[in-house]
Amino acid sequence: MTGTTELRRRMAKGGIALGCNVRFSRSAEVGAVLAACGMQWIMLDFEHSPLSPHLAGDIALAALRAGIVPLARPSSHDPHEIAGLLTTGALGLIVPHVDTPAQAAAVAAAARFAPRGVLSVPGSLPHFGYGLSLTEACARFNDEVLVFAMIESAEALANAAAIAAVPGIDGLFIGASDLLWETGHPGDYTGPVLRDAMDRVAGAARDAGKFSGMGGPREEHVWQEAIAAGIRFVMTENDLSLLMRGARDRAAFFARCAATTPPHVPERASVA
Ligand code: 3PY
Ligand code: MG
Repeated sequence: MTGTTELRRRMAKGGIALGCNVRFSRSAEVGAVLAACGMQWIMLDFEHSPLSPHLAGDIALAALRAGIVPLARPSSHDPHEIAGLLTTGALGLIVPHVDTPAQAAAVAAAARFAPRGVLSVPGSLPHFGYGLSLTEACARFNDEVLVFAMIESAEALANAAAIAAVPGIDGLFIGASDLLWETGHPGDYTGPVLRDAMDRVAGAARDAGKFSGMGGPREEHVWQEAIAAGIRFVMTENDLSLLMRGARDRAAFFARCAATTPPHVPERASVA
């Protein structure tokens, strides 16, 4: 069973923690597949995907057993939704639209059991196998759970330092698409607004001793700038866009093959 210790250590040493947004896959094998491709975490997306809680639980538990950390993005800050995701397999949250320190404090509390939070205690907690007592499992969960607050509005950006300082918030995560759309620069992933946000968010996280991450851009040079700014928690695309990228690449390759290969029609070929 994996936990988040390895992931935290990796980032603390300056390494990149690479992950993928799971919005399209419908198999519990997706974590094992992405782990084999060199990823360290997945995000089960309830904000932008019709994923069912049952399937998300299966994907999360299979991911833990395959050595890749399952995080979830809830559709809201509702502590009941968060409890459902965290007590059935997710080992952390990437929480959308956290604009204020008060919202950050509320989601941090929703993600941990008492005395560190208000997360409702289930009958058993499946994340660490079934050998621990419930008390031991809850204590370990409180240490392991990873909570990222998404910075994806002008208000959130202005509050980045205060949000990073909230106890129980482990990191800031730029939602580049929403941030750009919300601030009136739709799709401008290569422009100055995102560039400035990367510096501010990475700096705020660093000053608070927290991690910083981002999702949204595809351009490699934007990611190089993000890494240079200090961002280490990287959401490289989603499973659907990765599939489309690979499929388009293969289709283009075979189109080139067809264009450069003399036509060869089998003698008995018939189109009738
Ligand atoms: C965004 O870019 O708005 C996200 O939520 C993460 O990709
Ligand atoms: Mg977003």
